[in-house]
Amino acid sequence: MISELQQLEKDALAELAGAATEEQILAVKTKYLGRKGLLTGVLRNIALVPDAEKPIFGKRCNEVKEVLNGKIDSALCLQSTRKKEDILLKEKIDVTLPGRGVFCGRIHPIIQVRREICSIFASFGFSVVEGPEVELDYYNFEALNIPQDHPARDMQDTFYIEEDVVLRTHTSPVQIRTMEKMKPPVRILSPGRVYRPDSDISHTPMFHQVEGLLVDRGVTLGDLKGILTAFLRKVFGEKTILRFRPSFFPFTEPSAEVDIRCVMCSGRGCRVCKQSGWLEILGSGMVDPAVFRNVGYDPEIYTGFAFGLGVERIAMLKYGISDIRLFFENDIRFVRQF
Ligand code: 2U9
Repeated sequence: MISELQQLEKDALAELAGAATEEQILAVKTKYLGRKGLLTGVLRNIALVPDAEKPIFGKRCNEVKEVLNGKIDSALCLQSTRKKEDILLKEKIDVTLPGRGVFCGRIHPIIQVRREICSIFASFGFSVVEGPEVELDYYNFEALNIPQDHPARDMQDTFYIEEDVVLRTHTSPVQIRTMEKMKPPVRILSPGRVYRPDSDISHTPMFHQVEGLLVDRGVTLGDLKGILTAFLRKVFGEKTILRFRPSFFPFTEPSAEVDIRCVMCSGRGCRVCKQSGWLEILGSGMVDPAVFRNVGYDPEIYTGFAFGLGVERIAMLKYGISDIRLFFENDIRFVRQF
């Protein structure tokens, strides 16, 4: 029996020496020390050993068990250290490699220009007001003195949602809604997305507008000229030359369009200004008394001026961009330049 035990120990140690993986080591452990293992089997047969040899046999059994347990544990330990070392070797990092660039997000150029416009008017005391992009016909047209038969009402100029619901074609409805809610003085700016079914090199079906409205007692055309001149000189430079040209809008009377001396050719005439030397920048006028009556303001007491501009147009002139569609193509090489 003792010699059988000795042989068993020898075999187990030899097998352990040949076990390379964790699974193989654990297989040796199960084979010899498991519940149905060989050493366990030998121990179970202790009854067959003569009584006198039983203590020595028992002691040897325990010794073998301890030796095997110890060797198996250290084999497992060694194996796991080797495994970790292998991983570390494979995952070696070359710290001398140049770093990968991190791409930073940017504010879209249109939003940058919109913010610039808003902050200039904020410095003049205007507050920013926003409103719905899906708008009632009443706020988009009727209240602004745009009658039923006005050409701007034609289907090709407006996206209709329902018979009396449209995608707003300008941000003016926001100002009607504001005047309905508050008494003068009013000094507000309404930036936002607007929609018109146009698409070419200078029109997209959605574009951004900023409109402004100032209402109080005694507001004059001189105030309009002063504020808009100060604004345009802040955007295009203090030396900017501008002119106020008579125009017509249903919601303002009198009305004026404001042009600046061409930023490309300084007035000599070029492709951008169509040889005229001037660039159309914004529309403006004194609020029509009919609009005041629609919101319950007395036009005998209050006067005011309003203006509107397209943010894309300002951005195109500021940065010398000839195609409006570049703003909406999301080509990172374009957007990253601003
Ligand atoms: C109220 C009363 C009057 C806003 C105005 C313009 C002139 C104008 C265009 C500029 C370029 C639109 O984006 S664009 O195509 N706008 O010419 N807008 S006066 O007048 C108002 C607004 C609200 C209650």
